[in-house]
Amino acid sequence: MSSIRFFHCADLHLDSPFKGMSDLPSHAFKRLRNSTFDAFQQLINDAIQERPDFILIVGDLYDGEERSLRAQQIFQKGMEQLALYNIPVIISYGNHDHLSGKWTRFSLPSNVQAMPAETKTITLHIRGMNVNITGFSYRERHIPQAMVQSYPAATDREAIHIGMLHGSIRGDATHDVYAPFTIEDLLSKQYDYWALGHIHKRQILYENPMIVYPGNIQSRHRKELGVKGFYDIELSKGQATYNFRPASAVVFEEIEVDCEKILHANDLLKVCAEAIDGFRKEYGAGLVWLHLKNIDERARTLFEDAQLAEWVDIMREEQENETPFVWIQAIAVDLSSISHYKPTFASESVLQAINEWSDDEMKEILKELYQHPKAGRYLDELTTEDLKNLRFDAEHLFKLGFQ
Ligand SMILES: [Mn+2]
Repeated sequence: MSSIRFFHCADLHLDSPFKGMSDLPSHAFKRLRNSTFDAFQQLINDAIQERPDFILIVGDLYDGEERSLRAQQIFQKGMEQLALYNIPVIISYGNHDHLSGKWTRFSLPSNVQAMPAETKTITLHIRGMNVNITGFSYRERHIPQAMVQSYPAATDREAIHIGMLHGSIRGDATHDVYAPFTIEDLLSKQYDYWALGHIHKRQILYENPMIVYPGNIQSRHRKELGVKGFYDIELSKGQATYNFRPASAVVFEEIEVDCEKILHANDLLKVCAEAIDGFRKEYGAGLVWLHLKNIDERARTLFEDAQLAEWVDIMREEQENETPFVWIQAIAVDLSSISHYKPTFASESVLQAINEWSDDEMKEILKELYQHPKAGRYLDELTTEDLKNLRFDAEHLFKLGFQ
């Protein structure tokens, strides 16, 4: 049986403002500010070159519910480029660009079809095969219902069935406002492919049939590290192959710098500069967090006498004229290799208590911050991984206190 080929992307977040990053030099900030558009253009260019049968965009095309004019204009142009090559595009809107927002309307070319708020199946005819694509758009920002229940089970055994779903796996109640689903829910529909969106980390939740989050196409903050992009999928009944295509224009990454045997400031600057050059050669423009590890006991004074902020300034200045830009967002110094911690009965019982904090207890403590009317909106949902990291940091800080 012949196969079909499509691009699966999600979470374009066009025109993300990159708040809190405006201390970059203006040329670099401009490039960062344009990165969601550049990543989108990469997707369009790849499509023109590769000519997939169609493209799926699974929610959060726009970063804001007001869908900025600029974002819409650029999206419109991209869709028109695809129209010239007769590439159909199926889109669904997510929690960021839900249908209750207010925006100035552009009319999209006829190769683009958008899912309505009610679950709908759109059928494409590709080389004599029917491809049934089912999905919906967010009517409002929060969709607590398990929308997957409104998807029809596959009955036509000759056709290919694809589900588009912007949402999250059913977890604890506070996160269940984004069309929650379970893997079993999805499998029960007997579809050939599940094109997910919403979670910005690329991941394959299931192999046969494939259940896939492609992640976003451009990192937007510290928690979204690495090269971003989308999937190029070849699918026939019972078989799928996938190929990741990078799209991100500015790569966000943590760089570990091994500081073993470093004793002097100039040596430290040299290893950091080498690490950044290596990054630049591999990824091009970037935003990086330097993580200094394996610090020698004798090098400890490097961080006592010079403030970390001063180190950052010096390193930024060194990088100033290099292109493409790599901006050092922050430096973290891991002093665990020279910790003087010696376990005692009292200290171990504190560490044990930290370890036993439950997720709910931690959320209760952090509630004031997360529910703060001003601060809260800049914070993302706390994941289990975040809580794990917080516990880890707490232990680490506690041990460092023993000098
Ligand atoms: Mn999103």
